[in-house]
Amino acid sequence: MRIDVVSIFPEYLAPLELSLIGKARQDGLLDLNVHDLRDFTTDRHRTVDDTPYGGGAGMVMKPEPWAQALTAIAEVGPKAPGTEAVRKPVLIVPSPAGERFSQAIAHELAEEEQLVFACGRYEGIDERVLEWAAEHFTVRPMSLGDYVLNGGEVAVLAMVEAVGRLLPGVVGNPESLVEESHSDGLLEYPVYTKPSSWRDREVPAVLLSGNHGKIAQWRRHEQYRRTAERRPDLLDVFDAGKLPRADRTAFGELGYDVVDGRLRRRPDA
Ligand code: JCE
Repeated sequence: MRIDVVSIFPEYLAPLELSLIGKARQDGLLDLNVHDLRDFTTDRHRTVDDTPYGGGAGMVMKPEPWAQALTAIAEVGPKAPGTEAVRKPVLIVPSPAGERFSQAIAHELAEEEQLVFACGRYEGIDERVLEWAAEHFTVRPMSLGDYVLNGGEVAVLAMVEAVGRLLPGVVGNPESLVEESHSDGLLEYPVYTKPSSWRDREVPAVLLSGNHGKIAQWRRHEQYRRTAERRPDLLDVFDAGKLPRADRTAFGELGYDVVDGRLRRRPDA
């Protein structure tokens, strides 16, 4: 996979050189390049921003440096005749007004040949850049979550890490990805390591029992308990159709009944 990132703060993307993603780069699985938007300006002051039409606070990123950068990076523009059709690169534009990023989207992006991330700053990028870019890219404005960052860089760090670890050969332990892939939209169970007693706190005895059936059931029930407590919204879409009796009972104790294969919160609970 090829990944290009464009930013006026390329040094902000330095962590991509480290750890998991850095390893993938070394191993030739990932061709990742960070570009400075100011290198695509033509004026003496390397200007990337200007005042907003219609007034209002702050500044807006000028369109032409973006067009120059994206053209150079994706080798868009007139192609030699007879060039075979290739998949458009995906242009991901972090924005609080974007589609919400998710693990499902990370899996989609991991299938692509080329991703380009456009990191905005100030009040964002002139909207015409996104319209123009749609001729050459699949454009996806993307939000990391319902909060406002100062720019796209931190969102890109998160998205590149989420996609990068799904690429074949990037994760050290592929078992952890298998477990994740059949994770059923619930929160993870809690994990423990040695010592079994630490500051008067014991690891749950079942985990030391060697009974793998009991351990699997305990972990599942912990997932239910945590999800009900912290992310009850996830239970709205949980498939409770073919749960074992013990699991229905566990949900019962958490205040949920199973109705038509869905969990329903009991009114009094
Ligand atoms: C960004 C800004 C809009 C005022 C470029 C914020 C993504 N999930 C996300 N939260 N915040 C972002 C994000 C991404 C790119 C930019 N800003 C700041 N955005 C209105 C200020 C500028």
